[in-house]
Amino acid sequence: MKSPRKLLMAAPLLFLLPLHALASPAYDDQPARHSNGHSCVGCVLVVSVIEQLAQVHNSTVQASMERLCSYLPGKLLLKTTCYLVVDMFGPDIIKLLSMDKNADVVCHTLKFCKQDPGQPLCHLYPLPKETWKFTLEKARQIVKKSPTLKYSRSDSNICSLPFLAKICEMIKSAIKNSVPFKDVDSDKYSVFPTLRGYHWRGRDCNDSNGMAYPGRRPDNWDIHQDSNCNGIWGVDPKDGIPYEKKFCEGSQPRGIILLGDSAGAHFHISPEWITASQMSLKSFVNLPTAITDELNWPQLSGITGFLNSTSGITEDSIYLRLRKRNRCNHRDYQNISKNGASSQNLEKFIESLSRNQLLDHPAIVIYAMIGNDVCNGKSDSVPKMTTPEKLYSKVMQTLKYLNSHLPNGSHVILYGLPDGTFLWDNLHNKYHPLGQLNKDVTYAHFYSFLNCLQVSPCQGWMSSNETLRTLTSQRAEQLSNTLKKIATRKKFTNFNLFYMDFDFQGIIKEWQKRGGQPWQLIEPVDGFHPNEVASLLLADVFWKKVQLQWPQVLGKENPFNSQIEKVFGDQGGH
Ligand SMILES: *[C@@H]1O[C@H](CO)[C@@H](O)[C@H](O)[C@H]1NC(C)=O
Ligand SMILES: *[C@@H]1O[C@H](CO)[C@@H](O)[C@H](O)[C@H]1NC(C)=O
Ligand SMILES: *[C@@H]1O[C@H](CO)[C@@H](O)[C@H](O)[C@H]1NC(C)=O
Ligand SMILES: *[C@@H]1O[C@H](CO)[C@@H](O)[C@H](O)[C@H]1NC(C)=O
Ligand SMILES: *[C@@H]1O[C@H](CO)[C@@H](O)[C@H](O)[C@H]1NC(C)=O
Ligand SMILES: CC(=O)N[C@H]1CO[C@H](CO)[C@@H](O)[C@@H]1O
Repeated sequence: MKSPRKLLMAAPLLFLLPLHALASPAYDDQPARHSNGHSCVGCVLVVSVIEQLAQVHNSTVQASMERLCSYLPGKLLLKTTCYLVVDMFGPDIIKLLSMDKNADVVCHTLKFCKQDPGQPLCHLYPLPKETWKFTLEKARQIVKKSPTLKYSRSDSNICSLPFLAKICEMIKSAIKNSVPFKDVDSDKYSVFPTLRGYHWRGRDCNDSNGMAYPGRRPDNWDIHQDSNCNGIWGVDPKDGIPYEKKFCEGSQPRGIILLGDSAGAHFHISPEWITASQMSLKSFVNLPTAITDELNWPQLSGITGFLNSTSGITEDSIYLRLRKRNRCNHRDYQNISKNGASSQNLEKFIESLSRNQLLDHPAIVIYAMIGNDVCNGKSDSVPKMTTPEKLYSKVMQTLKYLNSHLPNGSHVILYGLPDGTFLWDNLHNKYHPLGQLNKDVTYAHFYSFLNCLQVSPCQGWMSSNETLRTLTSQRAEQLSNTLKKIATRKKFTNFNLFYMDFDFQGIIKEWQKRGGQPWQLIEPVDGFHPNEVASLLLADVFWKKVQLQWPQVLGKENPFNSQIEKVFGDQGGH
């Protein structure tokens, strides 16, 4: 299991940057056949950016590498690492790019990409006119003449290079010392945003008091302190009634908890990080935050987001709507989601859900494992998919767990799986951000590159093979039906159970009504995840459906909302 700290250690190493991400299976038990797949994608990406920066600014390769490093922030040693990597590989990259070798050739020459015997040749750009063997031979000659390539990289773990091992150590200790890092396991709420802090669940309002946290029933009506962190406490001097009692009693407060995957956590790689034509000093300011959030942006997600959208869309997250409905719900959100999560591995991290049956308010739990049960990067993708039987047994196990942890009166909503064929249908002939400058890489090329390396987040849908796409959709539908069946037939004592379709087609229609195009709803860099707009549109559909069909899930509108706002303002922010 990838701990955040392990990710942190690896992430600043440029070559690994986009990677654990693209290959979302965080719980991958079987070693990929192409052990160097991630290094290969990382190398091709970085070398492409260097090449394109040189093209955009009509500069030398040397200048373009320096430009890239100068754009990176100093935090987490990103800039330092960049200069060191340039120092190490720069001379070879310069030689090769100056001789018009493309990123594929550079990365094969530098052995970040390898063609294993009996395996196909994996490349992102069109192949050179000469035969591959000849091209590579020539490229190797160019590099051989230089004594700069000191280390052979048969190993894809860049941290094992003697040169970089030291940096990895430095980064590890820098993170340990610089970050007010709380042991998230012993106390699940935090005053720190990233590293699974309040970007992920409501901010702790009293770090020194383990019994004060979002979501609990107030202790003694919060006369002396805000035990549930909703910003409402103290006594009204006019009548001596505690505010929490006056404003929240009988208002049926409730929290929102997401059990999700990378889509739920809002996985996002900024296109500015890889688009040479738009790159500037501003492009990477958010990179350190993103890295320490495992490249997720839960604070902007459709379910637990609490920040204003960056995309200009005005729809609110489910959490913000619940808060608007009842200000007593302030800060009561938890994003228990993980890249690569599926019905099969949820048990490995569901304990991080925090709810006390006796002390806390009920919760709305959204179970949204929307892809990884049918998505994997294996070349024989279908046999690796979760079967309806396996899904049934794991979901029942999860529900039993929830029944023994959720306060009575909670609600659980099982989200179905989407039909991912819209990915290929809408993207395959569009240019990937890396291909926009020279009109040479479409999503079809990008998908096939990832598939070839067996690091695709979803071979089944991100594939030119229509049979495979159809099979994947069929399995997704079977799994959705299984969830629906569970929701209609099973009863639990502490929560009501519902099922909702994952209606991507619905939000595509809504988006088109507003004049948008379907492809604008997909993350441009990975070509897979729903983006922020999609996430918020989905939240909108979700909210409206629940309001219509099961209004009891959302609770009543609190008539004291405006008074709460008057007395407590923003209630302490998030
Ligand atoms: C690019 O730079 C070279 C050498 O500095 C110069 O000769 C050429 O005219 C420049 N091209 C453009 C399009 O600016
Ligand atoms: C935090 O909790 C401690 C221990 O219960 C208490 O003494 C203190 O007043 C609390 N601080 C705030 C700001 O509520
Ligand atoms: C979000 O937008 C609203 C309305 O535009 C504004 O009043 C509010 O201050 C913004 N909130 C944040 C956290 O930026
Ligand atoms: C849960 O609450 C319902 C009413 O909301 C009540 O009928 C039921 O007995 C409660 N169950 C338990 C186990 O307390
Ligand atoms: C397409 O996928 C199906 C199902 O995995 C497989 O049986 C078939 O061989 C694939 N076709 C091609 C051309 O790869
Ligand atoms: C603070 C916090 O929310 N931590 C947990 C969030 O969920 C993940 C798993 O999804 C746990 O690993 C964190 O400990």
